Amino acid sequence: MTVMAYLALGSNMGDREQTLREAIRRLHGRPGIRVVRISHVYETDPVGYVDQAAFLNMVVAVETELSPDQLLEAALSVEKELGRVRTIRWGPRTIDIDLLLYSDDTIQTEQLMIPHPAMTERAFVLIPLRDVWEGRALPVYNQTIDHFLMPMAEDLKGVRKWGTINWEIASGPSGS
Ligand code: PH2
Ligand code: MG
Ligand code: MG
Repeated sequence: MTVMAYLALGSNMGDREQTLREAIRRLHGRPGIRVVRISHVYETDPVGYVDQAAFLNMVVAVETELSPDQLLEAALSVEKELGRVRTIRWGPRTIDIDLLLYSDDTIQTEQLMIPHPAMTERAFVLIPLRDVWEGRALPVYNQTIDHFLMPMAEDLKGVRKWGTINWEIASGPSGS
């Protein structure tokens, strides 16, 4: 059985674009994960811990046979492969890969909360998510993405379209 899941990617250290590209390639290369759509790339002002460099953020839609725990494990191991070192909470990182949504599921465990608890408050997540989402209501919340973005007028300025990764090239000739 396969389900759709949505992952948020963020980078604000090193070659940010190259890191995003490599993260997508590695996720796609894992057994049981197929990247099916990717958002535009946005440059975003840091939120939370503000004394750090601007991020590149994006969202990828995947089809997966993995369980939520296995998908999390895959995301964490790609973070590790790309040199993620955890120091300051919310601080600078080569790559952060967060699970936003997994099918229509609600999951609340020590390791994993789905939907991602902060996703509806973060323009840097919602704006790229909207690129790969078909406008229907979000599961669990039963509200559209625009419903959450509307009151965020100020925050939207901190999210600027930056570019588009060519997924054909990023995924390589074999494509699977
Ligand atoms: N991630 C954080 C904290 N702050 N700010 C931006 N703009 N983008 C992020 O991905 C981000 C952040 C914690 O994961
Ligand atoms: Mg995060
Ligand atoms: Mg994270």
